[in-house]
Amino acid sequence: MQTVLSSSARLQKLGQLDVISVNNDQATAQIALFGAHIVSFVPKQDARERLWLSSDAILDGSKAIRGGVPICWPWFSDSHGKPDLSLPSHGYVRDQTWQLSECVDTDDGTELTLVPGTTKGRGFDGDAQLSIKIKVGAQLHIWLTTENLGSTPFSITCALHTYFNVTDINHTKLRGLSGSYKDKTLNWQQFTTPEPYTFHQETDRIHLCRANKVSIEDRQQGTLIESAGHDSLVVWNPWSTLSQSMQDMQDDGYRYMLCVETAVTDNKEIAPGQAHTLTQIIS
Ligand code: TA6
Repeated sequence: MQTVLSSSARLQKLGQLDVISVNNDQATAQIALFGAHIVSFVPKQDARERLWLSSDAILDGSKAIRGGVPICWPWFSDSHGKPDLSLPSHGYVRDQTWQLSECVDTDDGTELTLVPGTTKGRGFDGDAQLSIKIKVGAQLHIWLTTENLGSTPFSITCALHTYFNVTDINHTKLRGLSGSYKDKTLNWQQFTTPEPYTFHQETDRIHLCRANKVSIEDRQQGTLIESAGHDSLVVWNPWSTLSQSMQDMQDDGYRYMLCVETAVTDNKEIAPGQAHTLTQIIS
């Protein structure tokens, strides 16, 4: 790695992966160079880990890390629009090594910028530049920016597929969503967002709403999730059967996590010379 780490950052190992560990006055965080994958964020004001990481996560670079903040790009899920069913779910940048291009300490945190080894891949032919900027402060700010360096427009979908820690999904509520959602478990039929929003089964929903503030209420604690640049919020919990079927997830792992994903799930066209930024802020 060429870029010099700031005084609050250290290069460490997580399994076989190189991770940048940040420890400043406001928080600690860990970002794997593999996938530019944030795997931990702990604000010092309450010392509570905000992100869930599977204890069975594969940490050898052979598969995207289960947990933390996977980056889905240049498509979310299988929304690449191509007939090629062999294209990887959630695109191809979450399982490649990124490079650190900036790491600076500021008066209220540490700012890191990473870029992928390549934005080229099967299923996408745009001339794109992609970067993630991460600010580790009292809050965790994540900006995923796609720029069109070419002479023709291209379209993407994308997501910050964040796995949040919960003490028990059976006692967890989600606040701030409204309107309708498309339910993947029911052949994408559309339903009205429930209130209260509780969890009792596999949940895999694309909420077609631009709510910019939602919160996870989990007994006495709450996690605030702010979003921008999105057209939807995805809510996922695999529940028990899927958890048991996933090699990189412990059987009861579903009880301790909830994905709330800031996403663009409807094609976003980016014109030549233009850029799009997807933002998620975790408090
Ligand atoms: O965001 C929800 C989802 O698309 C689910 O359908 C499920 O596939 C999840 O992402 C995890 O996907 P992954 O490829 O990381 O196992």
